[in-house]
Amino acid sequence: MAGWLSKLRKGYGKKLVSLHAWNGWIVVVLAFTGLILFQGLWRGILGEGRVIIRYVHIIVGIASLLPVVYYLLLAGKHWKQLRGKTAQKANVIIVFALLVGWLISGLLLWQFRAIGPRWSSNALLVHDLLTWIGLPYVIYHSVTRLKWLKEPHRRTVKTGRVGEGLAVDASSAGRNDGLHPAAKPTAVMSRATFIKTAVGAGIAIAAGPSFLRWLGNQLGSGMDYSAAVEKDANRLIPAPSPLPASSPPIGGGSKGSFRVYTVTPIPKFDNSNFSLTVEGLVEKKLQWNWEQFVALKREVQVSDFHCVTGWSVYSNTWEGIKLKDLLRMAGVKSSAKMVKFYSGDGVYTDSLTLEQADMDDVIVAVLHDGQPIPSDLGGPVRLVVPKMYAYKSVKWLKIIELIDYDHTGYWEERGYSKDAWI
Ligand SMILES: Nc1nc2c(c(=O)[nH]1)N[C@H]1C(S)=C(S)[C@@H](COP(=O)(O)O)O[C@H]1N2
Ligand SMILES: [Mo]
Repeated sequence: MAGWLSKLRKGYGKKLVSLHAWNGWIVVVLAFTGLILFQGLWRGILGEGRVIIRYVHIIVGIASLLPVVYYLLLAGKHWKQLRGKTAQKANVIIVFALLVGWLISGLLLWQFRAIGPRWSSNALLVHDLLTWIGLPYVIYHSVTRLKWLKEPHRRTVKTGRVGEGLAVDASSAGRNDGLHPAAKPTAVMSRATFIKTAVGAGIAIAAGPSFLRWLGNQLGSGMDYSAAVEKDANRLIPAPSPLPASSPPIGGGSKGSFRVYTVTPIPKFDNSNFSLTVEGLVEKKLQWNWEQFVALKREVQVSDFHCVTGWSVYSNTWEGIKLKDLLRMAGVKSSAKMVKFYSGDGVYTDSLTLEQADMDDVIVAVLHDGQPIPSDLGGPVRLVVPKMYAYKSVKWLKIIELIDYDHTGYWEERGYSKDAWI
């Protein structure tokens, strides 16, 4: 055996214990930051903070490689020690598989640009799936350890066994997961254990609703549109009557589920407060109310929808008005350089260059798969820019302004690339 390796294995018992503790904290940090990133609710509250949390998640995630490699170096010895202890072996394998699975899928998600949307969405599926299996497992694991600490007869620890060359303490063998050789639980619950348990309980409570939503999305074949439209307060009159290509949708119905994203409470519109305006550097400022807007000539397109966080919805049949048609009606002045989009939520904006805005498939949509777009998904009117990541597709579109300066959109100001091409 190489000298360095045997050196490393000195004090192996203690090393395993501290490795376990380190790993526990890494999982706690990743669980917390991961859940915050997952829950749409935090997007508006955190704003810029979300980008920091994303970096923390990525960096700590990559750092989790260290305990994994470190464990591998000690694994041979540990494995021998676990001879005959099937449950403990299974535990080690489960935890190890979780860490490696999280790590690989996480690295792929981090490099979403390089791998493209198909791979990203698979990586996201794996990452989420492991989380919903792994998190309860890890929480259960910490809590059962806690119980063990509370049972006095299991705490009998023979002295002089910590550290080198240990055999598992017989009195604790039933519960000992092999990483706590002759651990010495002095208090019923140490401070660190208490914090960890509190954190575990917090995560369990916070994760519940997200998990159910995720599960629902995976089991259902995408969002149930009729249900979403039904519960939705967004019923502007008259409802736009779909073109033949929309109903039934020529795309065959969208595949996948939208994750509802917003940075404000979901705004609701009706006939009394809806308007769409084209203004700024135009020959003629235009403003439509709903009746006027649904009377404009629409077209149908089928396109995929990709979020930078890894999820996609395929084969969406959108019906709406081409952005370039709206711009032509208003007459763009030669001094204009960019088109700025304001959401009716009063906060979210984004922009396209004139050249990008001139693409045929950029539309101001009012129907998705032949149905009015529910408020959750940006209805009554949302921008759709199929060739770019979905942060360009401004929801609750309210104002289109022609400007002669460079505008940085909401998420672009908070770390997303200005180059949103897929
Ligand atoms: N007004 C507004 N538009 C928005 C967002 C938002 O938070 N607010 N999020 C963007 C992002 S990052 C994505 S992925 C899509 C999500 O669309 P969905 O909520 O309909 O799934 O909307 C984009 N447009
Ligand atoms: Mo997104």
